[in-house]
Amino acid sequence: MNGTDSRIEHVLQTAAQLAAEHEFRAAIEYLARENRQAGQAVFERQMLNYAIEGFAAASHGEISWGLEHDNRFADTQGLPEIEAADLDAQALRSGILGKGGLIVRGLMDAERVVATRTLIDQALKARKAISEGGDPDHYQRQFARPEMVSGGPVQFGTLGGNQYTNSGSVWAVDSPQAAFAMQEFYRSVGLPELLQAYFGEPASLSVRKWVLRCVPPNNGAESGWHQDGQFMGEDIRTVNLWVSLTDCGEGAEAPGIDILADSNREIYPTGTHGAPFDWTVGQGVVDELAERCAVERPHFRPGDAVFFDHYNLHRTGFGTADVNHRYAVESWFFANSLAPAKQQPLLF
Ligand SMILES: O=C(O)CCC(=O)C(=O)O
Ligand SMILES: [Fe+2]
Repeated sequence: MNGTDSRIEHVLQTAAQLAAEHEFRAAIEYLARENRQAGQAVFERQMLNYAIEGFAAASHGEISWGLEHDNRFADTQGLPEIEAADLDAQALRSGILGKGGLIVRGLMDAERVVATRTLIDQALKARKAISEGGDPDHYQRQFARPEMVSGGPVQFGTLGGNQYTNSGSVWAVDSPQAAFAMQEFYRSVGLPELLQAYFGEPASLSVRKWVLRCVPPNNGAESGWHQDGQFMGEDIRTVNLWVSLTDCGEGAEAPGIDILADSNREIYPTGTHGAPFDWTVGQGVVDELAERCAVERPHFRPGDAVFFDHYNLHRTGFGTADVNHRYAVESWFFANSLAPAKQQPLLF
């Protein structure tokens, strides 16, 4: 064993000792410190394992919560917008609960945007390479599912060759280095504290609703209008942070998102009003809603974000003359006391 190997072994054992004492957060923080010094696939994967175990092991008491907010955006038409420096829990409440969402300009800095895009590219390339017979050991930081993720290892090959391309979506937990980088981003903008203040209790991420995306242009295509509450249930409290890593949406040349500025808290019927699929909301429903609220395709610069929750109605917004792929990260956070078990929550 060389010096590096014995250091890694020592760090893993120290973290395991903390986890054995149910000090999962301490184990994660310790691994994060070590990982900043010397990024290691095993540290990154173990942090995710402990985050999943740590959520399952903790008790999350029932919390009382209300929809009140200071209505600071009462006079705003459509989705309100603020600068990152002005983001706090009251702005978030007034945006999401009062207007259906909040656009935050410049939440991720330019350097991190570029780095995150590279991490998404690496995850997609690694998945493709492994699916084509590449050695998974070569890609442990880029694409490797942590053992605690339920449902077992990624299955390759069931659909035959060319299953994966260099675009698409990947669970963040399947790319340990990307998951770590995103956690560092959340910490850098104070998201744990912000969401704690928003929900009145700590928040968690989830395996299934934490997604790295690279959407290719698909001019003229129509994606499905949906509310994430349709899939996740309504007895939950959520905040989605969708951060764009590409110039996209209205006036740009990459797919954006189409989104309703609608504070109504209601799940709309799916499979009706001309909906192409039984899980999507038909254009007819959107047209009716458009009589009382704005339907927008915001322009996002790289690093701009939008926050919304599981009642928001939205879809991928394909253009007619897009030329660029659109990178984004979708991170659904849950109030711990109501986090849906089937989405596999994890500490963040
Ligand atoms: O990135 C997209 O196009 C879709 C995002 C979405 O549906 C979501 O964040 O819930
Ligand atoms: Fe969605």
